[in-house]
Amino acid sequence: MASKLLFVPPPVSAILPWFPRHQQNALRLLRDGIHHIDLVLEVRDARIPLSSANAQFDEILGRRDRVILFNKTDLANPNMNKMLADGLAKHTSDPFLFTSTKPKNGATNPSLKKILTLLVTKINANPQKLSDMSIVVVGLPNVGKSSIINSLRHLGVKIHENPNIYLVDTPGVLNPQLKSPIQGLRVALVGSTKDALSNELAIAEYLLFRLNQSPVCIETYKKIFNLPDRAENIHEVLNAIVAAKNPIKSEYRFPAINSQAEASRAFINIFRKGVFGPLTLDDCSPDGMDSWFADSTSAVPRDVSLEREGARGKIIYVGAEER
Ligand SMILES: Nc1nc2c(ncn2[C@@H]2O[C@H](COP(=O)(O)OP(=O)(O)OP(=O)(O)O)[C@@H](O)[C@H]2O)c(=O)[nH]1
Ligand SMILES: [Mg+2]
Repeated sequence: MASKLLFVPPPVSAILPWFPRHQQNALRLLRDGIHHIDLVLEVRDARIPLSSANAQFDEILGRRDRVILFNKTDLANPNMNKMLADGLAKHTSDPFLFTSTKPKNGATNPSLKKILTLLVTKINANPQKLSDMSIVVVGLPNVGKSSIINSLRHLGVKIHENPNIYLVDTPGVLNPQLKSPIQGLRVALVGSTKDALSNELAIAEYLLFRLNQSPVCIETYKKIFNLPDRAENIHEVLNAIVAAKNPIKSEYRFPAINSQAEASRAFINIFRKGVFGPLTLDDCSPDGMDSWFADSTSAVPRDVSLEREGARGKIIYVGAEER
């Protein structure tokens, strides 16, 4: 009988690097320009639709009209998207859309049309009948803000005439207040932090834990890494990547892999390309959504005093839960 899994994460400070100056500059720009903004497009990563929220935006943007875009839906689990939509309808009043700048079937991108239609509807519904609308696009790093803007912009910053719609890009801002180390691991796994400064081994270990919960994912990685069985330990995967003399390299175009550190990064990058299949990391089940929103005021400030070096998560095979 398959053993069950428990993942014990390292402390938050061991997972995420922290850039106070960069963060403060980005937030100051947003604060200074807020009076010129009519609408906020908040982009989140559909694989971490809850963990990629950032309370700092709520604080700065106040009651500004907001639309949430769950981007990279091509990489997320469609069943989780459905549960997420139900949960959001229950817990929030913000309008939201599921988007992807890389739709599977190429040519036309239905997401962009949906965004534009929603924006025009919103501007037309405004009682002040604005002829111009300025929209700021905010979100965590790497969620796809610039890609969405670039896809929408045909000519410069003005994406629509009559009404005129202007889009303003912003640098990604990390959330300093995480509910748990697991949230930090999820944010890092989708690439919102600088990998070289993150604890890649802990992130890889968490990825393996998540893949091991899905029989389909297990079969996929066994095939890719030429493993006879489910890996019970991250080093089995990393050793397989290093020992494979890079069949992975040619297939997925990675540089030569000679160390476990490089193998951790390759493993994480394979996940980011969606090779293991669509995977949503946040729990969007009705219970998961209820507990996320019940807990939304209890985010813990990150403890920057803890040592980062050497700390890592570990998988214990006893019960199917994360803590
Ligand atoms: N699979 C997939 N990849 C996407 C999607 N949108 C963007 N990307 C990729 O995600 C990466 C980051 O995209 P950006 O548009 O630069 O993200 P950003 O939010 O502007 O990043 P920062 O400005 O650094 O905060 C790029 O490699 C994009 O090609 C999407 O819908 N699906
Ligand atoms: Mg950008």
